[in-house]
Amino acid sequence: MAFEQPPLPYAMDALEPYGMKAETFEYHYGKHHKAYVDNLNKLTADTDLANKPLEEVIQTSYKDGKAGIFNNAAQTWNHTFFWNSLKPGGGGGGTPTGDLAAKIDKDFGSFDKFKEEFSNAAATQFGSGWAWLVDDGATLKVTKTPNAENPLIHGQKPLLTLDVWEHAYYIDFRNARPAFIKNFLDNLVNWEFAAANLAA
Ligand code: MN3
Repeated sequence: MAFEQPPLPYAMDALEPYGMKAETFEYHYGKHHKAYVDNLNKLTADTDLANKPLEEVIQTSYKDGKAGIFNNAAQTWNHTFFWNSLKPGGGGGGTPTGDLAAKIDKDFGSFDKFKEEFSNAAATQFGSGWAWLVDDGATLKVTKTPNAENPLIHGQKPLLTLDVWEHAYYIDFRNARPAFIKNFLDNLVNWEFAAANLAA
């Protein structure tokens, strides 16, 4: 059984009113993400890993130092998680509610402090990588990871992510990564997705 690329959870042009063009998704979802899934299938064909859950492939390949499989498995997972971290229809951004809002206030001091920490992590990840909001067990934390790395291999529960590889923002924002980060926090964050991950 092959690994599959889940459908994009909205139309390619759904985020155009909020700063991200259909062209971005044609390349990022249609070419970059698809290539990771295709490569993962090529690299795991006829091996035991081909029938394992994706999360297990990520953990096993990381532990065994199989960089090619790890990179493609993690990037397959990270991108699906990223698409779900974005909300179309104008309902994104803003502030979280309920348990998640309370935890953010408690662990970061305030929602503004969280935004500052997240923006800083996303802006200072040198080169390619990801910024995350994670549940570390005891507290919520902001982290950044290089390349394909993700919180799963660090025993943390991911709640939300932003792809800060240059391919994620170059079409819409050219080299202005901080503008891409600000647009994500102001207009696109799917706080319901993050809350559901926290509750899971
Ligand atoms: Mn990407």
